[in-house]
Amino acid sequence: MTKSALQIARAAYQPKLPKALKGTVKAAEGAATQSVANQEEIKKLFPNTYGMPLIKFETTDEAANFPAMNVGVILSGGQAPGGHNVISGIFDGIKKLNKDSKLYGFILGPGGLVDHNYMELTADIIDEYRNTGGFDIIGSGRTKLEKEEQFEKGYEILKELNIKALVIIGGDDSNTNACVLAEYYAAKKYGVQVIGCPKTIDGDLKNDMIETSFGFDTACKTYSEVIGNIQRDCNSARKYWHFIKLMGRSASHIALECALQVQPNMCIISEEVEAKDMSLDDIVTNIARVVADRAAQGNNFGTVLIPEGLVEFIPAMKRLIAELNDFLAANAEEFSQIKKSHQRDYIIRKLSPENAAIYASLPEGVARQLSLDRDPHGNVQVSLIETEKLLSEMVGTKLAQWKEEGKYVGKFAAQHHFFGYEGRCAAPSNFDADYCYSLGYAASALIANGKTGYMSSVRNTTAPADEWIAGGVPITMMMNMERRHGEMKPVIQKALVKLDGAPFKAFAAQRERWAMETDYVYPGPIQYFGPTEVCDEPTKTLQLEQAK
Ligand code: FBP
Repeated sequence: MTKSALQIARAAYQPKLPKALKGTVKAAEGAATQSVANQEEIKKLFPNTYGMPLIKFETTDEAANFPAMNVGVILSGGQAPGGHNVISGIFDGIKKLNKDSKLYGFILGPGGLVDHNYMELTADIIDEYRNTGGFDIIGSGRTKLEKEEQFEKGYEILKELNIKALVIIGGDDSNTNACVLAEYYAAKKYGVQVIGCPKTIDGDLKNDMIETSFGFDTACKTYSEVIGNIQRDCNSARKYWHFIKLMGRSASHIALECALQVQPNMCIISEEVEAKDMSLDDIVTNIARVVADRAAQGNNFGTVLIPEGLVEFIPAMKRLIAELNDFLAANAEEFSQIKKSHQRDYIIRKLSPENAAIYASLPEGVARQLSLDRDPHGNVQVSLIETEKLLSEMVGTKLAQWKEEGKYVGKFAAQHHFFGYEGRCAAPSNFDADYCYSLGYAASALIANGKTGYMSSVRNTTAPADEWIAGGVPITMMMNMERRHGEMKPVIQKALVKLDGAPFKAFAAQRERWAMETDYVYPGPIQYFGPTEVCDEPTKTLQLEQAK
């Protein structure tokens, strides 16, 4: 691998660990837990892994003597900065417990387990990837691990390699599957532990015990750097409105965090759109109003941040998508026989009149995305929908109308951007490098303590790393029942932006001023070397959420 100068210098960085993970580790058990909702149903579905206690790691003077253990690791779903450090944390953790322990990586995601595609991760390989972005050490994939035959195929290779524990590094869907797998292996008494690690740039895998998912910090800082650069360009030329869509399949955490970092003229928060039952036209009118008000002050420029999941939160669109999901799940076979050119008309005929009318009014590309492409978890692939263009076109049309009516005087020229993939494999910030390494290390301690069905957890993350609290949270604790593919399923509850939460409130308190004044902030690139206030600052979201 040809390395950049930064990569070489960064390889020497020693991620910080919580004090409790530095010496010999003891697991202290807390109170029994229950799921966030639907307790009876979840308990019935997870008889072997429901109700387990919270785990907190503490240092101990007792001598520890652990047998060598073989561990498998899977990277699942979208890339997130820091995945390599989770793996190096697991590696260092199990080697510290016993130098003869081995780590195997399954190639290209959960599919590698089912297809018996793996490699041993030796010290030389691990050293090549420390503190680097990406998931390329073993690759990632979106195969959904949900069928018994997949669990059995996986067990075959785990048995062959004498693997006693499997770590699944993934988002809410992948950790839901980790929980189902843990329960299955426990029920079968296969002696294989399954541990999850909270990954996703989207930031929506969090709760009282999981403060943030890894990768969110680095991805938001990467996007904020470029949005800041665009804002400076925008304020220099003063002739464009920039419509910037930001990744984050469902929740608007990324858009909100970037807004807090860069102070744009506008930022749409999907959760607010839903709560206020806003239509597409309401959103367009709000943007057009800010454009017109700024134009009245002679400012024909600005920035609008748009979360990629927006369309799914507009209530009328949400109802349409829900009906489409159920319909397509029930009629997949028949739908696949319909000629591409007839699919749109076919769907319009089959939907209820209200949804058919909305579907018919959508631009061709958006309609096709909604009905055709689903990821393996059944999600609409929102990153492929060009919401930023849809909105700017509609704003342009509205402004033209207002111009004719004499309500608007100004020039409107738009530029479009989508920031998503460029942030998912950035070299992890110090926060993500430390957090991920600690998550991996904590996973090894959960394994050593015989735990299964747990997610590795590191809390108190706005304090210096030394004071972080490491432990484990039963995954069943995060579950509730939700409708998926037309059926009720146990899944980890997604954390959306809370409108009564401190980050949204901080944004809402400032947004009218940001709309009219040009008070952009230019955060600049992530810094890896330098003063701690520049290099180690956690996200604004975490700082506001954790502020006591
Ligand atoms: P995960 O939830 O698997 O971490 O993926 C997050 C994400 O980056 C979303 O923000 C985005 O909508 C999606 O992945 C894109 O998926 P793909 O990489 O398959 O295009």
